[in-house]
Amino acid sequence: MDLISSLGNATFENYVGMESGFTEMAYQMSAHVLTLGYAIMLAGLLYFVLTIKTVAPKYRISSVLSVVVMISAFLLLFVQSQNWTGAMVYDAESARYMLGDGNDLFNNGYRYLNWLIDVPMLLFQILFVVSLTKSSFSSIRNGFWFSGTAMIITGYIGQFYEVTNPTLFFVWGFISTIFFFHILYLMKKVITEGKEGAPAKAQKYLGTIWTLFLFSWMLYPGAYLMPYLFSLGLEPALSETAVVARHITYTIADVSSKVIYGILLTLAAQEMSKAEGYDYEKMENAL
Ligand code: RET
Repeated sequence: MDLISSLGNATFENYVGMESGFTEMAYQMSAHVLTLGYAIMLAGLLYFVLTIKTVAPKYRISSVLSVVVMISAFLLLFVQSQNWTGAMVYDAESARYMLGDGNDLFNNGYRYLNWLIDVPMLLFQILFVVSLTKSSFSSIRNGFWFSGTAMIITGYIGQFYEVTNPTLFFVWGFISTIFFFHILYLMKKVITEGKEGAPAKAQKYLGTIWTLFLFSWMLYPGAYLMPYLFSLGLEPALSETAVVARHITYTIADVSSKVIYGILLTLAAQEMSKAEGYDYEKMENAL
């Protein structure tokens, strides 16, 4: 069968599912890592609710934004996990999981649309913890919002072409990267200004947040490129290892950029609160 004409703009996971299918290990590792992803979001949700009063009231919006991110990511990752197990069906004859006939195809597009909510929330969040010394709050916020949205929409269009049209895939990916660099530039500025005047411990957390931010946000373009990282050529690799690698990369990226980032912001806000006389450790009725 001509794969391209039957699968069209479907992502490469479906091509692998139709051509060779997945071994037990590749299929289950994918299913497990997707499940781990949404389970962690639920645990994170509890953390952000339970720690909200450990920071002074003016920092609490940051926890509220983490709660919004946890709920939306939990729902999305749950759907993503169902999408995987629904799309691939066990075939006893070949002892492999193949792309099912008549089921939904697998698609990462849900993730991109979820980022439309989560990316602006995560970017705004830090603005409620740090105090900017030079830049204006509203211009940074608008820059975050504009470039965040543009980065995602252009990437969303590009990912449809990952198998059928590598040129369009790379062109859209490149445009998206320009917006990504703008976000990195703004975030560096926010963190540098935020460190000025912050207590020493909070400065340390802000430094860690910058490293974590760089590492975790870079994983998303890595996941976008995955079929090409495995082929190192201009054709996508239809390899099950690349499929598993993409699921794992997304999960590490999601846990780091949403949960660990939110925890570090809470820790930084706790230090700032203490410096301003709000010390939850010394309060009798703090919680
Ligand atoms: C895309 C397309 C290819 C080029 C680049 C991309 C960047 C994506 C990023 C996504 C971050 C998502 C987050 C979600 C949290 O919920 C769109 C994959 C640069 C950086 C942090």
